[in-house]
Amino acid sequence: MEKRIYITTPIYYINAKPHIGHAYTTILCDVARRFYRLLGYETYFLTGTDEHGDKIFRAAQGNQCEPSRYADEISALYRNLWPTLHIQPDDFIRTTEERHKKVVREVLSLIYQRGEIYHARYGGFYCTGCERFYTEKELVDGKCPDHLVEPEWIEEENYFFKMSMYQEWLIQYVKDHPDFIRPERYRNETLSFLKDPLKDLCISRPKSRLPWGIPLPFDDKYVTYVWFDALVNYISAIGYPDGEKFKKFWHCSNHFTAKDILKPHAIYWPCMLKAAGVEPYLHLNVHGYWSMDKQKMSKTLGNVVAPLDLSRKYGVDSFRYFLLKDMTFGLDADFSEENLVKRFNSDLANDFGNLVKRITEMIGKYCESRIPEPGPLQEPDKLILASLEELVNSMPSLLDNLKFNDLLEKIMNVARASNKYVNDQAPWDLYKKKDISRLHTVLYTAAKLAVSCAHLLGPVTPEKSAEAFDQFGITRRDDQSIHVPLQPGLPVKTGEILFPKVESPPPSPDTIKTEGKDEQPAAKQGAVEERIEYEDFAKVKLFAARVLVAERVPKTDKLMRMDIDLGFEKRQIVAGIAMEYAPEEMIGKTIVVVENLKSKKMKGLESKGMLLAAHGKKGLSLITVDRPVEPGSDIS
Ligand code: ME8
Repeated sequence: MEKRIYITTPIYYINAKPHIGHAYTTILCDVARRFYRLLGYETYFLTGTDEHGDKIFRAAQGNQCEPSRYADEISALYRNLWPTLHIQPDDFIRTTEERHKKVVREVLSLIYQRGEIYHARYGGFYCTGCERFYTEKELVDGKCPDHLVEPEWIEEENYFFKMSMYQEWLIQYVKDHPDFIRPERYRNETLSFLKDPLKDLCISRPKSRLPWGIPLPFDDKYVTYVWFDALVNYISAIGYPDGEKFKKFWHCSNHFTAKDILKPHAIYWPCMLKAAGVEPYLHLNVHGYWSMDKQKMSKTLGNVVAPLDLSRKYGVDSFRYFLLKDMTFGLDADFSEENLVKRFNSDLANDFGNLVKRITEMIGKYCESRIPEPGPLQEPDKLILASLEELVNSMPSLLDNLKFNDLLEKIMNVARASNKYVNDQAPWDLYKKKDISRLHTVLYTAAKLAVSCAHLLGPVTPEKSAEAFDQFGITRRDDQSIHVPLQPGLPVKTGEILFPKVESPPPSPDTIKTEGKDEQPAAKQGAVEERIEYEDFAKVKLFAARVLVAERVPKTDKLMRMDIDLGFEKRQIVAGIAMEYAPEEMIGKTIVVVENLKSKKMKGLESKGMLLAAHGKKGLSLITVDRPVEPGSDIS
């Protein structure tokens, strides 16, 4: 069997900074590639950034920045983050690179020449968040089901790809290739999408509305729809149509994504490939979504986990281990720092770390810090080595079935069994009894087990596994044989603890949940060091106000417009509370307002003042008054 695999992550949008979700998929792909390397595969691993489209254009505008400069900056954040998480992609593609744009134009021209792209007038509900048109049927209460905002009605002339003509072919292809889209739930979801008639895909945006994109090769008044552009990265990066890498790796392509982008990957992409005369990818591997303390991660809720903060606190390898172990591929999982600490202490510190520590210590004490020469193996030695062999034999099928967490559990089971083996064989008694030959056999076997566990965990914990190898006097590489040779006589280092236990209870998630220091409210950062004078505080005029009218601001998901009664005046304020409070709940409430704040425009609405709220772990909570007071009451 050919041993080759091409692994890809989605290319991430650069309208937001990387968070734990992006880190998860990218770590997962890095881990998968390292495991395949361990099995002797030739691997190629691609990631990158998706830089065109409405979303990015608006984000750049919001940052008062040229789109290209904005793209350079945020793309670099992603590119620079990956090595710090021990992720080593072979390539990082940006959709603004010429090598990519060239292939997008080529693919478009080809499909156009085949007569499968046509020009037509179209009106539809357009969601900027999703960058796509919705049919009325797809909307939920008139809103985009993902972004919960009312889409804009847009009518314009555009180009369309005749995707509908591939519907029957795609249904048959998915049916004939049971592992084309996996796990099965996502294959079923795809087949269920395909029960409804497939519409042609609008693949352009008029340049007059959106200048930021790849011009269509056959009409430069239009730019390419961002998904038609982005998906092509998977082939542009490896040199489609006749590059060496394309020939070598395309037929073994494995795309990894979360469930949010199933439709473009499971439907648009195979149809685009078919139209361009390219074989479909080999597998689409779809994982679930991480939530944070059981809530959807969202910037508005302020509960987005910044991967670097956590990995700095507990170590990159422990963070990688936790992510892989606590999510069953395909299902959703909940992130909590408490679980991370538990996982760290039980698996990494107690089971694996402890195994390495006790064996190196015993070799130090009983064998003058040299790997001992083993004598003939006895039944318990053979049994434990057989369990290791069984694990090694199960690896290919566990990997092929995306059972990453089961694989880690099996490795940990061998580490646990190895600890038990040491307890049962009691080298300390053998030493006392002066049964040196048996002592050496047991310690050699135990060392082999510890090194093997370190090696097998290496794809997830590359740095710590290398440290473990170093303690046994050897150097680790991912592409080294699974059966690491352990030469008697090698010097062994003792006394280093790979994973010191985290004793303290986990600190409040408040310390880890922001996306970056720059997004912390200034008061929070400075609260301890900087004391202010009473006069400074007194400058802030706080009043009780009654909410008279409250309504959501159209086309935003978090803003609410309110008319408030301040006693001496009625005025309008706009606040980011619509994700947490319904307008009906607000009407009649007495809230606390900063009255003398400079007015600010949000979505064209003037906000004269700011309401106060506590930013709790579970979300926002408005500051209100304990007993009824009249509007306009002074707060001090
Ligand atoms: O969709 N849990 O980019 P994107 C797990 N540019 N994974 C998550 C996650 C979460 N809570 N949040 C994000 C795009 N992800 C397009 C892709 S590909 C041709 C174009 C991960 O920045 C997951 O991999 O919105 C998800 O599919 C991806 O980030 C979406 O990244």
